[in-house]
Amino acid sequence: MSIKLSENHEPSQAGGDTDSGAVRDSNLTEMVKRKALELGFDRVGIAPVQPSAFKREYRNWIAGGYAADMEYLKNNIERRFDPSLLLAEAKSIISIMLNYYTGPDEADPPADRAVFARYARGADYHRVMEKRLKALAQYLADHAGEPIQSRVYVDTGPILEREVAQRAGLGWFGKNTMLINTRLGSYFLLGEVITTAALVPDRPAVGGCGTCTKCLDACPTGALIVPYQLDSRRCISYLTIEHHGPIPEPYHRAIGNHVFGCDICQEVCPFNSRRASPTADPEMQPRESVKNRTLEDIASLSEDQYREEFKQSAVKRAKRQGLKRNALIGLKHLTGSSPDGR
Ligand code: B12
Ligand code: SF4
Ligand code: SF4
Repeated sequence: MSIKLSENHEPSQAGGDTDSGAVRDSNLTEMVKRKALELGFDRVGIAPVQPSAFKREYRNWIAGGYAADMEYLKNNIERRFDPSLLLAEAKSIISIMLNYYTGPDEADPPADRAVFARYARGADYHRVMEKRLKALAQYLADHAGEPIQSRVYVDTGPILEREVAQRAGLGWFGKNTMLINTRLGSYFLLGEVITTAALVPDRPAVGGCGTCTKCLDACPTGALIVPYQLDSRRCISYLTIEHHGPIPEPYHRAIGNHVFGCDICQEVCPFNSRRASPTADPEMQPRESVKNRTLEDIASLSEDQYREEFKQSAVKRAKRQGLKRNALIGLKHLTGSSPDGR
């Protein structure tokens, strides 16, 4: 089986190599990459353990209020900037990508259809990826030839996952802030194994949007305030998933029937419309609970139905009250009335 390397299709160094005294093991690197693909990941790359190159941008983003009420993004900033603070003696980060695209949406859905963001239509990716990443870390431990330590992360850890993945060659930063892979688009999730094993790093990915501004033009709330900067306070993804309490009225029309998350700035991106390729991964296929649901269905879910239908689903992040609030906003938009959809 040929190994799908990163965007650059070649490791930056071939064979055993040394840097800061560490012998970088090219055989182990190739074996681990092959294993990652066998475990069901779509791409894998190796990043060196380095501090962030975007500390100033990140601090400005927080200072501008763009993180809204996501307090966890404001804590542990030094750890977020430096992966070596997550694991002493860490020498490499295995960055992996999981494709969640399952094909185009219905062209002309009924007006009362509840829309769930693509990444949350299958099984909860945190569980799916963590299980596979742990298997990868175990494989590494079994084949390293010396005692090593590893930590696995998906989404929730204090790690700048897009930047690590860019360094590992998996994609580049789009104006919509998504990490984009020139061949696959941006419908993928990221995860990492930080390890003391000395693997051969890939070259950082290069690429860019050129003169395109489709995502900035399409965002219905103006959340992409300038290229590469998103104001979470205006983002439908933030408002429908992370925000607690009533959603400010000026965003209701734009939220419409988005009951969980938003993919608009990805749907319009030419790298997705031309290149996204549907995954056959059974765990990522849409579940019945998100297919062909009406806003009314979602607004009227009982606690028991909600628990049953969204068991082991990323949709649980919004909680039942959040989903219901979002569906009521959609219904208000549709029918012109709904007292609770504030
Ligand atoms: C907080 C968060 C959010 C927030 C804020 C999003 C944002 N753009 O910052 C909200 C709730 C809005 C959100 C929404 C979504 N999210 Co989110 N989110 C995160 C989380 C937990 C942290 C991101 C973060 O630190 N943001 C702060 C900004 C400053 O950092 P950044 O986006 O990583 O940007 C880096 C670069 O852009 C660079 N940079 C900064 N300024 C500049 C300027 C220039 C010119 C350049 C070139 C670079 C650059 O520095 C930054 C730090 O390294 C990550 C997981 C993680 N731990 O990283 C997932 C993550 C980014 N989310 C993800 C997903 C899938 C989504 C949604 C698609 C979900 C949905 N469908 O509703 C949307 C997409 C919205 C969008 N356009 O980004 C994926 C993205 C995968 C990918 N292909 O990029 C991640 C990586 C989770 C994962 N494990 O896969 N998310
Ligand atoms: S996810 Fe939706 S609301 Fe957020 S920036 Fe993208 S298009 Fe705008
Ligand atoms: S829509 Fe255009 S500007 Fe936006 S991320 Fe895609 S290529 Fe870049």
